Amino acid sequence: MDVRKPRDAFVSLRARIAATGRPVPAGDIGEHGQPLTVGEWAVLIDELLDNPNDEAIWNVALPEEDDREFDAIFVGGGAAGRFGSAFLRARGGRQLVIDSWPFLGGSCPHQACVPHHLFSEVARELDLARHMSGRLWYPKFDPKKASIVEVIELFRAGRGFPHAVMNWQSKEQLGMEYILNSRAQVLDPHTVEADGKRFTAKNIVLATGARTTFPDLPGIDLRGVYDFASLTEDMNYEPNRCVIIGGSKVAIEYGSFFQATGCQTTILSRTPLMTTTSLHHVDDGLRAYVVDMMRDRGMEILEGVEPVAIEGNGKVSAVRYQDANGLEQVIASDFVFIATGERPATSQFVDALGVDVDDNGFIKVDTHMRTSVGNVWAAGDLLGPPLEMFKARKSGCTAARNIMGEPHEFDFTEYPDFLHSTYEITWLGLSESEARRKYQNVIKIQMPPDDANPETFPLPVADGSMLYAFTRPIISGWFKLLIDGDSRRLLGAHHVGFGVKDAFQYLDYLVRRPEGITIDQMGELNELFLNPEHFIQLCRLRAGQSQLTDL
Ligand code: COM
Repeated sequence: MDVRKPRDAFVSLRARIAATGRPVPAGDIGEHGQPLTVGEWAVLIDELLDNPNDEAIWNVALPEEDDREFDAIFVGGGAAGRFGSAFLRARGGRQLVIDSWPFLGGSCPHQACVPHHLFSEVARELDLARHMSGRLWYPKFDPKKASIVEVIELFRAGRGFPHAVMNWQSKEQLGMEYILNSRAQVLDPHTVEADGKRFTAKNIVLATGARTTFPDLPGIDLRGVYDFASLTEDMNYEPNRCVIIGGSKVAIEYGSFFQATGCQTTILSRTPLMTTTSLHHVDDGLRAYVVDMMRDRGMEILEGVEPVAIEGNGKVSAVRYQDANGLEQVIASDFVFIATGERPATSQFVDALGVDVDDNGFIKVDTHMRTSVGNVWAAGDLLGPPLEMFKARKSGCTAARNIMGEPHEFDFTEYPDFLHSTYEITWLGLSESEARRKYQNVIKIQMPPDDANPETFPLPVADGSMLYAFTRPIISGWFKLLIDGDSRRLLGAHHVGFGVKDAFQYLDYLVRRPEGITIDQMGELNELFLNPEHFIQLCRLRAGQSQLTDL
């Protein structure tokens, strides 16, 4: 089967780099022994993003290099397709991954997780700069200097490098085969078309992700209405007044960024923030602290409201909504941000393959990631919530393992979770109300405790919260650890502050082991003091008790 694009494909990639005035490596780019460097990939990707065309990037073995049938074609090269491909390849299989963008990694490095983390870091920096304005060496805070557009431009100018690493690593280190900058068309459970060629494989893995659902509101097409993707691509003015429609994680994260830059932001949410079913195990105390602290920063959070229309003459000028009492209200606005959640585009797969989907279009799979159609698998955001990285990557790997003959199941119903406001907000296990419903003797370690005055209680205090703790304790964060007083096992952990996300990945594993982890074992760990969640030393302070009590 001749699947390799002729060598001139790489020659023309060379020409593209040459046209930018950058040095072009000798020889045929892409040939073994003369691979593109990360820097060269970055130039090529940026060039294709600035001047899109349909010239596909091929990295597929010639028949004399590898004439095996593909074990799987991954349709979509985001986290699910890329990790699944890498795993299948590592197991000795042959894969092909096809993506319509000129890079692997999907929306994460392009419009989603990576810009979100940049924006959240900016929000945190601005929050500190504003709070410390005129104190110590901090200059008087000038909100005019904080520009949403400048941060977006910073991201756009730099994202070619992370994109480039994806292509380089996938080819040079992971040995993956791929076709990029070309949309795949699935024809049947064994056949996919891309760049005018048909490819056959023993299996197909669908992994094309999800996109924002824009609500069916009058005015939704006006200029000035964005979602996280179009914000990154198209935002070209500095807004003054933002209205966010929807109460998802994206609303909290992006809203906190907009507000921190000085753009007055209102969130319009049907349900109280952080109470939708897509976020589970959210502790009431954690939620209250998060929302209070967003309001403390000047954000307006309107819950139980219903957007009615976006108004404007060509461009957004106001948002009309029905308040919690059923009365219509209007907010003047020059920037509307949609954060109502995401849905997949699965109609092509339903039409071509007949795969079963749920009411929202998400593809139904079993615990092996098998769809309702033989030899067709699905992974990532196409499966529905949680739209999280661990699920995308592990579901892709699960499909790969099963395809390679290893029966493997993946249950993604329980997991640690996080989001950002100007804080890092992280939680795992049970919330306090869930724990009390399930266990008779729930003990909690909480800072500040319920009966303390938070204005004068400076915990948490550690990396990232020191300046807050010593200037205004209430804003230094909040945390809670829940323990079953009978078995002494940890049930849940909840933290608002800075620097615990890493630890919670591992703590979640310990808590969810069949044997769990006890307060006594926690107290035996060696803390690196000051540690942001303080759990180790606080467990040790209480572990001497035979009958545990709250702290
Ligand atoms: C990360 C993308 S930005 S992937 O999960 O490594 O493919």
